[in-house]
Amino acid sequence: MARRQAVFLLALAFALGAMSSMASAAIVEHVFNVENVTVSKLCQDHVITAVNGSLPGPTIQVTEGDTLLVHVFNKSPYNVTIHWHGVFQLLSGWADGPSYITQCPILPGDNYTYKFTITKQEGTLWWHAHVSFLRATVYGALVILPKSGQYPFPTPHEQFPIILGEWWNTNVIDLQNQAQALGTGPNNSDAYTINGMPGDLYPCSTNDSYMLNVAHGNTYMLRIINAALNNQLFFKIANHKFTVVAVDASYTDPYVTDVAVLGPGQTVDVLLTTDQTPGAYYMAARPYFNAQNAPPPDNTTTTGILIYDELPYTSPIMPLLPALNDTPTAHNFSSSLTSLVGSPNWRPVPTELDEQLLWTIGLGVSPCGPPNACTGVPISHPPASANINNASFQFPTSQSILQAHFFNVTGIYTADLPDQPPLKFDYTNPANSNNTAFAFAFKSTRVKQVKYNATVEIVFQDTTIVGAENHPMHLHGYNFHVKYNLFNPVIRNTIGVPVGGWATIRFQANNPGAWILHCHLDAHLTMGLATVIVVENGPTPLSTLPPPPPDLPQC
Ligand SMILES: [Cu+2]
Repeated sequence: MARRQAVFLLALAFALGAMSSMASAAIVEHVFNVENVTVSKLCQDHVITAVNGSLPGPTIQVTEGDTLLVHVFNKSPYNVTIHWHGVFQLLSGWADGPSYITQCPILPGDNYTYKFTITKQEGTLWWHAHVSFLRATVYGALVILPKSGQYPFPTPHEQFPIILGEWWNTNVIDLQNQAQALGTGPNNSDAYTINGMPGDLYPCSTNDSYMLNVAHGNTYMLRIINAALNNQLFFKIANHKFTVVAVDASYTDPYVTDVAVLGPGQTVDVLLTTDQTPGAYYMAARPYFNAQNAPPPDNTTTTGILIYDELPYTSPIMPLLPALNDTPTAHNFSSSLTSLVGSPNWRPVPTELDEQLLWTIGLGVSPCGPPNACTGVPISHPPASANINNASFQFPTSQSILQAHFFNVTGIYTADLPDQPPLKFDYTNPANSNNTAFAFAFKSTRVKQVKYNATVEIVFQDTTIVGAENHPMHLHGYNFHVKYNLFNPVIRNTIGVPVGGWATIRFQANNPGAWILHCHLDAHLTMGLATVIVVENGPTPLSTLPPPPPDLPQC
């Protein structure tokens, strides 16, 4: 297989770096061998599932307009799919990747080629497994360079992916099975990582630290990605400020800060100028967590080292990180971001609305049906269930939602997710957290269907049922505007809905398909905090989803 991979790599026909202004659309090919490998981490050997034997997996770099072909060979013992997080998949929704939503899994021993063209977007995205908890070790960066070769800021000297991850000393499939069997959330992770490495605050990890060598007086772009399964993360670099220029592959007004906050699934591009005394500086990440009625997370700190001019060093300078529950810092970061009006692919906020949805999101109790039927059912902490408008999403098993939609197969899902909560109550009153009358959330496969080109507004309202947590809500197939700001709201694909708070998004449904909308905490996704936006075809061939590729994995 090594030879086959080499052949594909030789076929790579794209220009590296930011000098690709002359490049025409290319076909970029990669081979992903998903397989179990043994890695040594935190003083032990572990068998993990990874792509091409590396953690993180390969960085994919394309130029906008390129067509990407990724040949996935599943040599692992688990079902696998790969999702291209943030890629619009315009009229290529079959390649989106979430299991049982746009395809059935690639079975062990099978292979499948994802093929899609990346258009109307540039910046930092990523790819990850979209089945079970496998994305804990099956992930990597996806960098889209501008077709023009120009950024809306001075071209950085060099650029580096900084992927924040979360590590368990146990098999993550066992971790998920155990959590589901016990009806709890998963055990806490054992470490966080930067580019797969925990850093020297952890045992046996002095030589397992990410090292970033820089020269004094340059400006670098760090493409920061939060690939953690279940935690928001603060990120800082000692003695350095940086300038945020994009989030989720959407340009922002330049925002100078010394700390970034990323929910799982989010990306932040920053420009870092090496203007400090030459030496060694830690970059560090640790969680931000302020949930109510929930057990605290793994509260350890991952570090990498920024080294000027390859100088020898003994003890790098450590940044002072915000406290675990520093909500003012987290809120200040996310509320300071605005989109860069007129930048490439920027779009104004839709102002005429076809759909106005109010969706409560949070935890609940699944075994019981609609109102009051939960009476007498104990509410556990933590629960085994999460929901949108009291509907806890059940993934189909016999075929994907998109297949059922495309081929008009009934009995797979119902297009009846309510537009409004089934009960009005004081959603954020902690006194309601044990109220069984509001906690019902039976399992169902309920989706929201909208017309092609409909303008959609969704208000996500967190509830305190069981407990209140931050939910990073991620929509496939689209970017959305984060309201309320009708001029230059930030444009993202994942928005953290604050603990006991709300967030509003708007988007125009101009991409037919079946797009999962879900909490990007895998703990909550597997408990049912998800639904699907089914977008109908439009009136023309250019607004109609083509048939699936003939080799699309079936159930
Ligand atoms: Cu959540």
